Amino acid sequence: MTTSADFGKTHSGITLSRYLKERSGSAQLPAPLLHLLAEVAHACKRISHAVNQGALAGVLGSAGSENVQGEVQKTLDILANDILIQAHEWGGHLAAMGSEEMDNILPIPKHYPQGNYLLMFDPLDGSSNIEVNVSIGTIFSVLQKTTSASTEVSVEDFLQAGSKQVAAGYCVYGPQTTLVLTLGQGVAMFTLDRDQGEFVLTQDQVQIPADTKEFAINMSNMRHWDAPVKRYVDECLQGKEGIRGKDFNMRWIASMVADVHRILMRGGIFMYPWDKREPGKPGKLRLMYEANPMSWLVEQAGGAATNGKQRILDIQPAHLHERVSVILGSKNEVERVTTYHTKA
Ligand code: AHM
Ligand code: MG
Repeated sequence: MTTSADFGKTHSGITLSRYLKERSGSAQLPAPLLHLLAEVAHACKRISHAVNQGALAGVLGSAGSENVQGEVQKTLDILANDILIQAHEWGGHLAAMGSEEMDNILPIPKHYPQGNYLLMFDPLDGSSNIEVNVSIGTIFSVLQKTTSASTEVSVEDFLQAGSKQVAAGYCVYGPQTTLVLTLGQGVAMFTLDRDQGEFVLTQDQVQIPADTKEFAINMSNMRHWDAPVKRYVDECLQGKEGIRGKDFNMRWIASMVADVHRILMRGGIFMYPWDKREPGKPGKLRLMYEANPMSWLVEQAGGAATNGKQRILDIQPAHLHERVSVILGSKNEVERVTTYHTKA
């Protein structure tokens, strides 16, 4: 019989700092980007601590305000946003930041050193899960300002397709706090070791299986979906008796970070498609700080991500808070749903 005494550490012992240092100076990781990512990781540790404290620190509940998208802000949304701003404002690596919780971009104040990266984040994704102690997370995306250093930074600098990202990732605050990162050469996962106060590499070159038997979608919206999504889910629900010839399982955490994390760990498909509730909006999720970083991670792990019609990373954004329909995960399933849209 196996007892707990037989369990031991199986990870590499490589900290995020060492991982970044080993890649420092390469084309993928110039020194300023390394420092920026170290600051993101530091901010995530602080957010993780606040999330962990919950009611003990009085950080649960609504803040009584709304963000630019008309969504109620939670105390932790605002706290996480402030932590990220404080961590980056004076580091000297950024030209500006953009956030789900801020109407406009935040240029680095003139009295702080300026850099040429642009950081976007959803400080606390899955806000509806905060009070109920379900996994939530921080999503981030890094772009480069392409105009000269002397040109004042503007929102136009941010409006670049996701394929232009130079780093992206998320930190999930769940049973473990895990930071997941891509620099465009695969996906690495780092688990927060609270004894050391360090993120430690626990999985490298993550791969999503091309096929899956698990789908994630908010089924309560079924009557509002478009025909291709309805067809895909109907076929999954028919299981062994239907044209798919296999039974499917369903999961919906309502935290994109947690749903995408599951997909990176064991495959699956995640969909938050356009629906008829608000026909004028392309979807619920935000392109620049939710869909783009997640799509890049998923592609880097061998999966695929589309809006039903085109690759998400190819979409040219027109607005900072632009929304998009999202279908991502195991490659063959994403291709199937996309085909239902394009060849219907
Ligand atoms: P948020 O950024 O306000 O938390 O909203 C995004 C979240 C995603 O994490 C999740 O996939 C989705 O909203 C859940 O939406 P719904 O409650 O409609 O199922
Ligand atoms: Mg969000």
